[in-house]
Amino acid sequence: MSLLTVTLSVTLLLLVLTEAWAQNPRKRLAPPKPPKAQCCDEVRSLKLQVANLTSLLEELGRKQETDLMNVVRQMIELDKQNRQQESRVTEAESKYSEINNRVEIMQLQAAQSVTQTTSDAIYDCASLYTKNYKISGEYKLPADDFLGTPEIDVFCDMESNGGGWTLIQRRKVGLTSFNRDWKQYKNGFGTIRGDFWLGNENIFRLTRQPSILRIEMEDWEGQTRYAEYSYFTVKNELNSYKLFIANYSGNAGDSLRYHNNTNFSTKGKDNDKCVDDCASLRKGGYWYNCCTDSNLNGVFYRYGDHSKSTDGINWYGWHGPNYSLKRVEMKIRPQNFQP
Ligand SMILES: [Ca+2]
Repeated sequence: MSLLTVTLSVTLLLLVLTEAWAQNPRKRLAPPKPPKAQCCDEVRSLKLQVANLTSLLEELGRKQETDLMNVVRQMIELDKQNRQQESRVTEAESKYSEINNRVEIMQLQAAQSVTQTTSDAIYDCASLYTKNYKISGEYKLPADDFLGTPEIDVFCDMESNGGGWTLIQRRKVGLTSFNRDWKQYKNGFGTIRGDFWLGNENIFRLTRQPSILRIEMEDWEGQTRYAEYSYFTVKNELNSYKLFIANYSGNAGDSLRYHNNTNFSTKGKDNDKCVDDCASLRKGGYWYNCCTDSNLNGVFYRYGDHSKSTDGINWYGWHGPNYSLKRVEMKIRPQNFQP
Protein backbone atom coordinates (compact mmCIF):
# COMPACT_ATOMS: atom_id res chain seq x y z
CA MET A 1 0.00 0.00 0.00
CA SER A 2 1.50 3.38 -0.94
CA LEU A 3 1.58 6.28 1.41
CA LEU A 4 -0.79 8.21 -0.79
CA THR A 5 -3.35 5.49 -0.56
CA VAL A 6 -3.05 5.35 3.24
CA THR A 7 -3.36 9.12 3.47
CA LEU A 8 -6.45 9.12 1.26
CA SER A 9 -8.01 6.34 3.27
CA VAL A 10 -7.42 8.09 6.55
CA THR A 11 -8.76 11.36 5.14
CA LEU A 12 -11.89 9.59 3.90
CA LEU A 13 -12.40 7.87 7.26
CA LEU A 14 -12.02 11.18 9.03
CA LEU A 15 -14.52 12.77 6.68
CA VAL A 16 -17.03 10.01 7.28
CA LEU A 17 -16.58 10.18 11.05
CA THR A 18 -16.88 13.97 11.06
CA GLU A 19 -20.11 13.68 9.04
CA ALA A 20 -21.49 11.06 11.39
CA TRP A 21 -20.64 13.12 14.45
CA ALA A 22 -22.14 16.23 12.85
CA GLN A 23 -25.49 14.50 12.14
CA ASN A 24 -25.91 12.71 15.46
CA PRO A 25 -25.77 15.64 17.83
CA ARG A 26 -28.16 17.58 15.50
CA LYS A 27 -30.73 14.86 15.89
CA ARG A 28 -30.24 14.56 19.58
CA LEU A 29 -30.42 18.28 20.02
CA ALA A 30 -33.57 18.79 17.88
CA PRO A 31 -35.88 21.00 19.99
CA PRO A 32 -39.38 19.63 20.97
CA LYS A 33 -42.38 21.16 19.24
CA PRO A 34 -44.86 21.67 22.05
CA PRO A 35 -47.31 24.06 20.25
CA LYS A 36 -47.90 21.61 17.38
CA ALA A 37 -48.46 18.57 19.67
CA GLN A 38 -50.81 20.55 21.93
CA CYS A 39 -52.96 21.63 18.96
CA CYS A 40 -53.25 18.02 17.71
CA ASP A 41 -54.23 16.75 21.14
CA GLU A 42 -56.92 19.40 21.40
CA VAL A 43 -58.23 18.57 17.91
CA ARG A 44 -58.12 14.88 18.73
CA SER A 45 -60.03 15.42 21.96
CA LEU A 46 -62.53 17.68 20.22
CA LYS A 47 -62.97 15.10 17.46
CA LEU A 48 -63.55 12.45 20.11
CA GLN A 49 -66.13 14.64 21.82
CA VAL A 50 -67.89 15.25 18.49
CA ALA A 51 -67.88 11.54 17.76
CA ASN A 52 -69.29 10.84 21.24
CA LEU A 53 -71.97 13.47 20.80
CA THR A 54 -72.85 12.17 17.35
CA SER A 55 -73.26 8.62 18.60
CA LEU A 56 -75.26 9.93 21.56
CA LEU A 57 -77.52 11.84 19.17
CA GLU A 58 -77.90 8.79 16.97
CA GLU A 59 -78.78 6.71 19.99
CA LEU A 60 -81.30 9.31 21.10
CA GLY A 61 -82.78 9.36 17.60
CA ARG A 62 -83.06 5.60 17.58
CA LYS A 63 -84.68 5.63 20.99
CA GLN A 64 -87.19 8.25 19.91
CA GLU A 65 -87.99 6.24 16.81
CA THR A 66 -88.56 3.12 18.92
CA ASP A 67 -90.71 5.11 21.34
CA LEU A 68 -92.73 6.51 18.44
CA MET A 69 -93.14 3.05 16.94
CA ASN A 70 -94.30 1.75 20.30
CA VAL A 71 -96.83 4.57 20.62
CA VAL A 72 -98.13 3.90 17.08
CA ARG A 73 -98.33 0.19 17.84
CA GLN A 74 -100.26 0.89 21.03
CA MET A 75 -102.62 3.20 19.16
CA ILE A 76 -103.29 0.56 16.52
CA GLU A 77 -103.92 -2.02 19.23
CA LEU A 78 -106.29 0.33 21.07
CA ASP A 79 -108.11 1.11 17.83
CA LYS A 80 -108.49 -2.62 17.17
CA GLN A 81 -109.86 -3.25 20.65
CA ASN A 82 -112.19 -0.32 20.26
CA ARG A 83 -113.51 -1.66 16.99
CA GLN A 84 -114.00 -5.14 18.45
CA GLN A 85 -115.97 -3.65 21.29
CA GLU A 86 -118.01 -1.57 18.87
CA SER A 87 -118.89 -4.62 16.80
CA ARG A 88 -119.81 -6.50 19.99
CA VAL A 89 -122.11 -3.65 20.97
CA THR A 90 -123.67 -3.58 17.49
CA GLU A 91 -124.23 -7.32 17.62
CA ALA A 92 -125.78 -7.09 21.06
CA GLU A 93 -127.97 -4.21 19.90
CA SER A 94 -129.23 -6.09 16.86
CA LYS A 95 -129.94 -9.17 19.00
CA TYR A 96 -131.77 -7.00 21.49
CA SER A 97 -133.88 -5.35 18.79
CA GLU A 98 -134.63 -8.73 17.26
CA ILE A 99 -135.81 -10.09 20.60
CA ASN A 100 -137.79 -6.90 21.12
CA ASN A 101 -139.44 -7.38 17.71
CA ARG A 102 -140.34 -10.95 18.55
CA VAL A 103 -141.81 -9.98 21.88
CA GLU A 104 -143.81 -7.20 20.24
CA ILE A 105 -145.05 -9.55 17.54
CA MET A 106 -146.05 -12.15 20.13
CA GLN A 107 -147.90 -9.54 22.19
CA LEU A 108 -149.72 -8.25 19.12
CA GLN A 109 -150.64 -11.77 18.01
CA ALA A 110 -151.87 -12.68 21.47
CA ALA A 111 -154.07 -9.54 21.48
CA GLN A 112 -155.20 -10.35 17.94
CA SER A 113 -156.20 -13.94 18.64
CA VAL A 114 -158.57 -12.70 21.38
CA THR A 115 -160.36 -10.18 19.16
CA GLN A 116 -160.20 -12.11 15.88
CA THR A 117 -163.45 -12.68 13.99
CA THR A 118 -164.06 -14.50 10.70
CA SER A 119 -164.36 -11.25 8.77
CA ASP A 120 -160.81 -10.21 9.51
CA ALA A 121 -159.14 -13.60 9.32
CA ILE A 122 -155.39 -13.76 8.90
CA TYR A 123 -154.41 -15.50 5.69
CA ASP A 124 -150.88 -14.26 5.24
CA CYS A 125 -148.37 -11.48 5.95
CA ALA A 126 -150.42 -9.00 3.91
CA SER A 127 -153.43 -9.42 6.22
CA LEU A 128 -151.10 -9.05 9.20
CA TYR A 129 -149.74 -5.85 7.70
CA THR A 130 -153.20 -4.37 7.26
CA LYS A 131 -153.79 -5.15 10.95
CA ASN A 132 -150.80 -2.98 11.76
CA TYR A 133 -148.10 -5.62 12.14
CA LYS A 134 -145.38 -3.68 10.40
CA ILE A 135 -142.23 -5.31 11.75
CA SER A 136 -140.42 -7.83 9.56
CA GLY A 137 -139.95 -11.14 11.32
CA GLU A 138 -141.33 -14.57 12.14
CA TYR A 139 -145.12 -14.90 12.54
CA LYS A 140 -147.53 -17.74 13.14
CA LEU A 141 -150.41 -17.88 10.68
CA PRO A 142 -153.50 -19.56 12.13
CA ALA A 143 -155.14 -22.41 10.26
CA ASP A 144 -157.56 -21.03 7.71
CA ASP A 145 -160.70 -22.67 6.33
CA PHE A 146 -160.97 -20.36 3.33
CA LEU A 147 -157.49 -21.15 2.04
CA GLY A 148 -157.46 -24.59 3.63
CA THR A 149 -154.09 -23.89 5.23
CA PRO A 150 -152.96 -25.42 8.51
CA GLU A 151 -151.24 -23.29 11.16
CA ILE A 152 -147.88 -22.33 9.66
CA ASP A 153 -144.80 -20.41 10.71
CA VAL A 154 -143.86 -17.78 8.17
CA PHE A 155 -141.38 -14.97 7.76
CA CYS A 156 -142.99 -11.65 6.84
CA ASP A 157 -141.11 -8.94 4.95
CA MET A 158 -142.94 -5.77 6.03
CA GLU A 159 -140.43 -3.38 4.40
CA SER A 160 -139.61 -4.24 0.76
CA ASN A 161 -141.67 -2.33 -1.77
CA GLY A 162 -144.58 -1.61 0.59
CA GLY A 163 -144.31 -4.72 2.79
CA GLY A 164 -146.94 -7.42 3.36
CA TRP A 165 -144.79 -10.13 1.75
CA THR A 166 -144.90 -13.78 2.83
CA LEU A 167 -141.57 -15.45 2.10
CA ILE A 168 -141.84 -18.78 0.33
CA GLN A 169 -138.09 -19.34 -0.10
CA ARG A 170 -134.78 -17.99 1.14
CA ARG A 171 -131.12 -18.77 0.38
CA LYS A 172 -128.51 -16.94 2.36
CA VAL A 173 -126.70 -19.22 4.83
CA GLY A 174 -125.91 -22.18 2.61
CA LEU A 175 -125.97 -24.97 5.19
CA THR A 176 -129.39 -26.41 4.22
CA SER A 177 -129.39 -28.81 1.27
CA PHE A 178 -132.08 -28.14 -1.33
CA ASN A 179 -131.50 -31.44 -3.08
CA ARG A 180 -134.64 -32.98 -1.51
CA ASP A 181 -137.42 -35.34 -2.51
CA TRP A 182 -141.04 -34.71 -3.44
CA LYS A 183 -142.44 -35.11 0.04
CA GLN A 184 -139.98 -32.66 1.57
CA TYR A 185 -140.70 -30.06 -1.11
CA LYS A 186 -144.42 -30.69 -0.57
CA ASN A 187 -144.31 -29.99 3.18
CA GLY A 188 -141.42 -27.58 3.29
CA PHE A 189 -138.02 -27.72 5.00
CA GLY A 190 -135.29 -25.58 6.55
CA THR A 191 -135.48 -22.85 9.18
CA ILE A 192 -137.79 -19.88 8.81
CA ARG A 193 -135.11 -17.36 9.89
CA GLY A 194 -132.48 -18.93 7.64
CA ASP A 195 -132.72 -20.99 4.45
CA PHE A 196 -136.05 -22.67 3.74
CA TRP A 197 -138.74 -23.76 1.30
CA LEU A 198 -142.19 -22.99 2.64
CA GLY A 199 -143.68 -26.09 1.01
CA ASN A 200 -145.56 -26.58 -2.26
CA GLU A 201 -148.77 -27.39 -0.41
CA ASN A 202 -148.60 -24.07 1.49
CA ILE A 203 -147.65 -22.15 -1.66
CA PHE A 204 -150.57 -23.75 -3.52
CA ARG A 205 -153.01 -22.73 -0.78
CA LEU A 206 -151.62 -19.23 -0.28
CA THR A 207 -151.80 -18.50 -4.01
CA ARG A 208 -155.46 -19.48 -4.26
CA GLN A 209 -156.00 -15.75 -3.84
CA PRO A 210 -154.62 -13.87 -6.90
CA SER A 211 -150.99 -13.21 -6.00
CA ILE A 212 -147.81 -11.37 -6.95
CA LEU A 213 -144.39 -13.03 -6.83
CA ARG A 214 -141.31 -10.96 -6.05
CA ILE A 215 -137.81 -12.43 -6.28
CA GLU A 216 -134.93 -10.50 -4.76
CA MET A 217 -131.34 -11.49 -5.47
CA GLU A 218 -127.85 -10.48 -4.43
CA ASP A 219 -124.56 -11.42 -6.05
CA TRP A 220 -121.10 -11.88 -4.48
CA GLU A 221 -120.16 -8.30 -5.36
CA GLY A 222 -123.04 -6.99 -3.20
CA GLN A 223 -125.20 -5.91 -6.16
CA THR A 224 -128.95 -6.53 -5.95
CA ARG A 225 -131.64 -7.15 -8.59
CA TYR A 226 -135.29 -8.15 -8.51
CA ALA A 227 -137.89 -9.77 -10.70
CA GLU A 228 -141.60 -9.35 -10.08
CA TYR A 229 -144.57 -11.21 -11.61
CA SER A 230 -147.94 -9.63 -11.00
CA TYR A 231 -149.57 -12.99 -11.65
CA PHE A 232 -148.38 -16.09 -9.80
CA THR A 233 -150.06 -19.31 -8.84
CA VAL A 234 -149.32 -23.02 -8.58
CA LYS A 235 -151.75 -25.90 -9.10
CA ASN A 236 -152.40 -28.63 -6.56
CA GLU A 237 -150.39 -31.83 -6.01
CA LEU A 238 -152.50 -33.84 -8.47
CA ASN A 239 -151.33 -31.37 -11.10
CA SER A 240 -147.72 -31.52 -9.90
CA TYR A 241 -147.83 -27.99 -8.50
CA LYS A 242 -147.65 -26.65 -12.05
CA LEU A 243 -146.42 -23.05 -12.26
CA PHE A 244 -148.27 -20.14 -13.82
CA ILE A 245 -146.63 -16.72 -13.94
CA ALA A 246 -147.17 -13.60 -16.05
CA ASN A 247 -146.45 -9.85 -16.32
CA TYR A 248 -142.76 -9.61 -15.54
CA SER A 249 -141.24 -6.36 -14.29
CA GLY A 250 -137.85 -5.72 -12.68
CA ASN A 251 -134.14 -5.37 -13.45
CA ALA A 252 -132.90 -8.96 -13.19
CA GLY A 253 -134.28 -10.21 -16.50
CA ASP A 254 -137.25 -12.53 -17.02
CA SER A 255 -135.68 -15.90 -16.26
CA LEU A 256 -138.81 -17.59 -14.91
CA ARG A 257 -140.83 -17.25 -18.15
CA TYR A 258 -139.08 -20.35 -19.55
CA HIS A 259 -140.44 -22.28 -16.53
CA ASN A 260 -144.01 -21.09 -16.96
CA ASN A 261 -146.60 -23.82 -17.43
CA THR A 262 -144.27 -26.60 -16.24
CA ASN A 263 -144.65 -29.13 -13.44
CA PHE A 264 -142.59 -29.22 -10.30
CA SER A 265 -139.81 -31.85 -10.30
CA THR A 266 -137.65 -33.12 -7.48
CA LYS A 267 -135.09 -35.79 -6.83
CA GLY A 268 -136.86 -39.07 -7.62
CA LYS A 269 -139.76 -37.32 -9.40
CA ASP A 270 -138.97 -36.35 -12.99
CA ASN A 271 -141.91 -34.23 -14.18
CA ASP A 272 -139.85 -32.03 -16.54
CA LYS A 273 -140.11 -31.59 -20.30
CA CYS A 274 -136.75 -33.15 -21.06
CA VAL A 275 -135.19 -36.49 -21.89
CA ASP A 276 -132.72 -35.65 -19.14
CA ASP A 277 -133.56 -35.80 -15.45
CA CYS A 278 -133.23 -32.06 -14.73
CA ALA A 279 -133.71 -32.32 -10.96
CA SER A 280 -130.74 -34.64 -10.60
CA LEU A 281 -128.67 -32.62 -13.11
CA ARG A 282 -129.42 -29.31 -11.37
CA LYS A 283 -129.58 -30.84 -7.88
CA GLY A 284 -132.75 -29.13 -6.68
CA GLY A 285 -136.54 -29.10 -6.78
CA TYR A 286 -137.99 -26.64 -9.29
CA TRP A 287 -140.34 -26.13 -12.19
CA TYR A 288 -137.80 -27.66 -14.59
CA ASN A 289 -138.42 -27.31 -18.30
CA CYS A 290 -135.42 -28.62 -20.32
CA CYS A 291 -133.82 -27.74 -18.05
CA THR A 292 -133.28 -24.20 -16.77
CA ASP A 293 -133.23 -20.49 -17.32
CA SER A 294 -133.03 -20.12 -13.55
CA ASN A 295 -132.33 -22.57 -10.72
CA LEU A 296 -133.17 -20.82 -7.46
CA ASN A 297 -133.25 -24.09 -5.49
CA GLY A 298 -129.87 -25.20 -6.80
CA VAL A 299 -126.65 -25.79 -4.87
CA PHE A 300 -125.34 -22.98 -2.67
CA TYR A 301 -121.74 -22.27 -3.66
CA ARG A 302 -119.50 -19.97 -1.66
CA TYR A 303 -117.47 -17.09 -3.01
CA GLY A 304 -114.66 -18.49 -5.11
CA ASP A 305 -116.59 -21.64 -6.00
CA HIS A 306 -119.70 -19.80 -7.16
CA SER A 307 -118.71 -19.66 -10.86
CA LYS A 308 -117.47 -23.21 -11.41
CA SER A 309 -120.69 -25.21 -11.83
CA THR A 310 -124.02 -25.13 -13.69
CA ASP A 311 -126.10 -26.54 -10.84
CA GLY A 312 -125.80 -23.46 -8.58
CA ILE A 313 -128.41 -20.84 -7.65
CA ASN A 314 -128.60 -19.38 -11.15
CA TRP A 315 -130.57 -16.60 -12.79
CA TYR A 316 -129.47 -16.59 -16.44
CA GLY A 317 -130.92 -13.13 -17.15
CA TRP A 318 -128.46 -11.54 -14.74
CA HIS A 319 -125.31 -13.65 -14.35
CA GLY A 320 -125.84 -16.55 -16.77
CA PRO A 321 -125.65 -20.31 -16.15
CA ASN A 322 -122.27 -20.35 -14.36
CA TYR A 323 -122.83 -17.97 -11.47
CA SER A 324 -124.35 -19.06 -8.19
CA LEU A 325 -125.97 -16.15 -6.34
CA LYS A 326 -125.15 -15.22 -2.76
CA ARG A 327 -128.67 -14.53 -1.59
CA VAL A 328 -132.22 -15.07 -2.86
CA GLU A 329 -135.66 -14.40 -1.42
CA MET A 330 -138.93 -15.41 -3.08
CA LYS A 331 -141.99 -13.71 -1.59
CA ILE A 332 -145.69 -13.42 -2.37
CA ARG A 333 -148.46 -10.90 -1.73
CA PRO A 334 -152.10 -10.73 -2.85
CA GLN A 335 -152.69 -8.61 -5.94
CA ASN A 336 -155.28 -6.46 -4.14
CA PHE A 337 -152.90 -5.50 -1.31
CA GLN A 338 -152.77 -1.76 -0.60
CA PRO A 339 -149.57 -0.73 1.24
CA1 LIG B 1 -136.98 -35.75 -17.82
